[in-house]
Amino acid sequence: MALTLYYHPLSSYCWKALIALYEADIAFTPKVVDLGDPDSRGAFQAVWPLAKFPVLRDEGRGQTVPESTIVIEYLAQTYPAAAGLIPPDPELAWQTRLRDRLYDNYIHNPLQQVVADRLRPRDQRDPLGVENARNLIRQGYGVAAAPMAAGGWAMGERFTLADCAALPALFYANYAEPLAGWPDLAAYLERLKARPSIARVLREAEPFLRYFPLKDG
Ligand SMILES: N[C@@H](CCC(=O)N[C@@H](CS)C(=O)NCC(=O)O)C(=O)O
Repeated sequence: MALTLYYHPLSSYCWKALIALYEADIAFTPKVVDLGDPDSRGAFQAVWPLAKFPVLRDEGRGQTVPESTIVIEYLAQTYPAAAGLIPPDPELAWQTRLRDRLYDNYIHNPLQQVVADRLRPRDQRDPLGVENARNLIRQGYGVAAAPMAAGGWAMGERFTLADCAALPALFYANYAEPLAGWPDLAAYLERLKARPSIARVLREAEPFLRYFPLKDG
């Protein structure tokens, strides 16, 4: 099966898909998209009109798979090496998906809002929207921190979709809302960073991290 991943090494949601691919050691062709370049954007839009990455293209099966969670679901369904990213037990499966949704919707997406606001001209910023987003991140931290007091991964012993979602959410949100008040979550982030699949993603992103707008506060 010939897989192509449309992505950018700085993109947080692309990290989520990359972690799953590296975790399962699945071969793919990386295709960096430069959304600021009209040709690159146009070519990407021909693959996925919404032009949001990551997008996985599976030529062998003739499938285009957008949305980071769905990319991981697709890999888990299609590649035995990735199957464990969604636990086979149906109860654990829905709990894994719930944690994935919590990280995306209540930490990662509001963080994107804070970043997007920072990129706007000062006179077009939305301080109330940013404050609401920061509140949501703090509430998200509270919910995400509760199960992490026991250590381990988001679902316990097994590394899953939920951990793929947790890393980019926590890594980047930590710049906007430091994790200092949530020691269990901060310790979990350190465990995530040490995982080989994630260390590889972070190493590859390193040259681009200086472009992250909240890097220096
Ligand atoms: N829900 C989507 C979110 C994807 C997303 O927001 N990707 C960002 C990069 S992290 C993007 O494509 N941004 C480009 C843009 O909005 O123009 C997913 O899970 O894949």
